[in-house]
Amino acid sequence: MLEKILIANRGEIALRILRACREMGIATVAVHSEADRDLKHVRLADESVCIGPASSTESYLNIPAIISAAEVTDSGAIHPGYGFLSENADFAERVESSGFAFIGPRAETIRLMGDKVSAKNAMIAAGVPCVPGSGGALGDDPDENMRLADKIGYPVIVKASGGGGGRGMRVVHTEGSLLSSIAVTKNEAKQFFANDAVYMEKYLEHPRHVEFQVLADTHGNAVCLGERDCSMQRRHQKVIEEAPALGITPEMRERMVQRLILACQEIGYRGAGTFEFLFENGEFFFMEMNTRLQVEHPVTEEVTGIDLVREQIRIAAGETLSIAQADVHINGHAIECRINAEDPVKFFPSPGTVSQYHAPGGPGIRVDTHLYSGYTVPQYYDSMIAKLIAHGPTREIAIARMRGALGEIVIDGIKTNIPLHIDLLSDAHFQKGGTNIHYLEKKLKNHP
Ligand code: MV4
Repeated sequence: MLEKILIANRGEIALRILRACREMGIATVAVHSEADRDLKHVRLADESVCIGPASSTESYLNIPAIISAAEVTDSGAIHPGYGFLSENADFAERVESSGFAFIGPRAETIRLMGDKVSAKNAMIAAGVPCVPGSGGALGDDPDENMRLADKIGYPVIVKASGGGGGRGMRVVHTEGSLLSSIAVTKNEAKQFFANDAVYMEKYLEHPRHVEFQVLADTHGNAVCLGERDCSMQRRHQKVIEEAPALGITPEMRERMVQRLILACQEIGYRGAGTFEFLFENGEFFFMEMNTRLQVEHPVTEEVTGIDLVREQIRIAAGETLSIAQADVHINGHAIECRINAEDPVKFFPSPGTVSQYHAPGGPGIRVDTHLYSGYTVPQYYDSMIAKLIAHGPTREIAIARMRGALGEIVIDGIKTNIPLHIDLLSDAHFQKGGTNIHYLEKKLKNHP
């Protein structure tokens, strides 16, 4: 087993990783910026190293500084968490060529999935259902592109191959605007992703976002831990996630599970990963694969009882998965509310000092957070400060527990989006379930 892990992240996820290490008897190294000296996990870690100034580019994205910190502390492995360098293939490569284990997929896999055209081609080859589309990057021939869009049928969506997560895409409703939309998306893609390849798909108008969690070890074993519904989002930022997704029958799930296990084996996947799908009219369409641990992983942990971070660490140590697919059972329902330090109406970030923090509790309540009374939320990073997770035997009970916890939690001194969550948990459409990716933005537009 690994003896010492460097945690190349901050906030709640750094603390989550530290706790998994503690449980496994693995020593921890925290790396932090100058603005993050007071982070809870920095205090708890066996060792800590300041890797640079507040700005992420000079600290949490500073590859040489992180590699040096791993060297001076004699770490055996690096856990990248989510965001920052977690899906940077060059970083994964540098980590491994410097002699450390990267707690994530092989650099080659990160690169394959980072390019959305190659990711989609790999999924088509593995028999995973995809949105009908151009079947590769678009060429320069305008007539050919017009014919392609006609064949797919309007509306279509033009996406940058180097994009993802909602960056670099454009919906095209009529043939009159196709060529200019391709040109503009190509230009943006060249600017933002240094890659002007774009592709085209049928635009699905009212889908849900449903994603499947997988784990794969280095011995050819893979398991799929079912799905999460992440449709409740605003501007590509997820607000509430839940597992399982409503309306997915055990038969539909089992088909996807079997396909995705084969896909993992086909691409030689390693570690934790997520296959993102659009779900419309009872059908799944692959969008992207995330080659990291995700923010919303706790809802899967709650319904399966499987510790995803522990499994990631075991896999990186070369061990076999501790579970087989036959051991995976979905138990009850779990919901996660992402709590952000932001204005609940205008959504502007709201950093500052937390004068009082009181955690909620009770049956089925989990809080993943680095908050404590007196902690100052810095202005430099993502505004997510806590994840409130409720688990229960049914969705109704999970909702009731979440409403109780939202009423109980106290975060004073800064603005948070807790009022938005309280409002959403009492929303009749949310309570019914199965709302699509546009629901929250429409609701906010109608009742600001
Ligand atoms: C789509 C789509 C509809 N049709 N592709 C947004 C994030 C990126 N992963 C892909 N996205 C979308 N791709 C087709 N063919 C709608 C979206 C989309 C979306 C997807 C998931 C969650 C929120 C979203 C918000 C707007 C658009």
